[in-house]
Amino acid sequence: MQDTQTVEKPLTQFKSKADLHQDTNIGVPVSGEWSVAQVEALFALPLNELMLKAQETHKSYFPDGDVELATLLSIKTGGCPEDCAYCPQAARYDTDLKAEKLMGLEEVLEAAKAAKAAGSNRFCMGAAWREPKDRDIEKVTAMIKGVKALGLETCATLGMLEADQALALQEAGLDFYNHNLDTSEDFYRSVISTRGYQDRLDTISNVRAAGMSVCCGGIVGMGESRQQRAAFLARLANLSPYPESVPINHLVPVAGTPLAEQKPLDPLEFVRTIAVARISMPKARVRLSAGRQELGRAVQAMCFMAGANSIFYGEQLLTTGNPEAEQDRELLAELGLKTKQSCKAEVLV
Ligand code: SAM
Ligand code: DTB
Ligand code: SF4
Repeated sequence: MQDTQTVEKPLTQFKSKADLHQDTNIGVPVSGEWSVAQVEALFALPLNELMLKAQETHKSYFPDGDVELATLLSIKTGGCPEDCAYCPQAARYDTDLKAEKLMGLEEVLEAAKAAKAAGSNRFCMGAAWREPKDRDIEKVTAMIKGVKALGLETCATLGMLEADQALALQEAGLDFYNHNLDTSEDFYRSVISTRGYQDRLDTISNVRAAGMSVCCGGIVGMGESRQQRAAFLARLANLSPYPESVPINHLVPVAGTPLAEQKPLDPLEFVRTIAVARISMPKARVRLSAGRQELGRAVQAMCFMAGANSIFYGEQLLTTGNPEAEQDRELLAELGLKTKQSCKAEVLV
């Protein structure tokens, strides 16, 4: 078991590539890369064995077992030029969503204060942009500074970023940038055509180079195969270093989007996905993200047992619903799960 200490604010947990992989007895790499076959082998374990392995990993890397609470705010809603087949904010789909302008600073800070008062650790600002313009970056940096001054961790998800834009956000105090790979490279083509997989990798690399922590995950339940889910997780786990934060979204099928009629993923397959993410990225915060309302309490409880240790907290995601904060507090209390203390990060030594 490793020692941990809780310290103020160095948010980047990973120091070297050697630090990335743990040795287990299931063909998991001691160093180097995960193959898709190795990740598929994890998926194929008997559920009890997979859960045990995930719990052992979770316990050794997060001995406190606390759950991080992250609150989302859509600072610029709708009207997006991209064609992501799942997204209610894409202008080309008729989803009943009214496009709005970028929110003002005061409104954002009011929402951040409310999130902090409700016990949130992190405030994540999302914009329905393909990429921000430089004048947008100026406005968002003011928001970041204001949210940071409230003592919250800051995160933003604004689309593709150039290197200089990433640097400007980092200098304003942005702790995390969220940019998802979303799925495996081969399935990606059937979901999004207006931006490539490599564009996403380039943004993630710009975020890293600017010194911010990476929040990167994706969506399951879009019709991908298990092999494609495994390829998606292998790709995340092989990022060097892998992301500090890994949001796993369950597709929220929204009327008007091409994926509106998609059949939901088997809930146990969702639990397996969380367990495999935990084992393959042992130090990451694995976040139960979109789709929690549809999962129900028992499946969420299994996800926490499988190593999820972060949630989106507050009744709204970006444009769709999320469980009420009170309901989540009750669920965590009932499961005996503590919440992460504000503004602290675990660092493995
Ligand atoms: N526009 C920026 C971008 O695409 O990077 C930031 C916001 S975008 C809404 C952030 C992420 O939300 C997407 O990458 C996707 O993983 C997730 N998302 C969007 N719509 C979703 C849905 N209907 N169900 C599940 N996840 C969704
Ligand atoms: C992420 O992976 N999930 C969040 C966050 N990053 C920005 C967004 C979920 C959005 C779900 C659909 C909506 O509410 O619009
Ligand atoms: Fe636009 Fe982001 Fe939605 Fe894609 S996921 S349509 S880029 S807001």
